[in-house]
Amino acid sequence: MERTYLMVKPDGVQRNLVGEIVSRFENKGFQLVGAKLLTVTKEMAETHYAEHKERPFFGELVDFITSGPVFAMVWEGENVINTARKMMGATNPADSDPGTIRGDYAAKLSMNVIHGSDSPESADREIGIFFKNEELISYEKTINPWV
Ligand code: RTP
Ligand code: MG
Repeated sequence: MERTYLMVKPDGVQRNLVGEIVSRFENKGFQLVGAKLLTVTKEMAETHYAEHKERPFFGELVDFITSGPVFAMVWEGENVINTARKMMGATNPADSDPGTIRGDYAAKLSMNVIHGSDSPESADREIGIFFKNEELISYEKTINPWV
């Protein structure tokens, strides 16, 4: 089953959005297989955002994501990578539709509440940065076979 790495960024944690964001993915029918609150180190941030290393905003990106606790999650489900990106909305909150997480809660590009992997390769890589294998739990839902 496909997995993705989602992370409530420091702004989302400070604004008490963790529960709301977890609810959206639970209600959609995806399954949480790992989660933790942590403070991202500079090394982890630079690895996570390596694709943006040459961009002018790289320093700010690393400073922001290490500025306070984040809520790191791994979610599982059919097409979870692309569907989660749709549920998050466009990167720039100026373009994200109402009804999406960024459309409903974010106003600034630099503080857009949530991160989500953009491909299966990114998901594998990012899950490996933030979680050990033994922290991820595969399990059958016993009470709700409908989603
Ligand atoms: P994310 O990685 O956070 O899920 O967001 P994304 O894929 O939608 O966007 P990406 O292109 O990977 O950019 C990563 C984060 O960098 C910030 N950003 N700032 N100043 C700028 O021009 C700029 N462009 C991107 C955003 O916070 C974005 O989420
Ligand atoms: Mg990205």
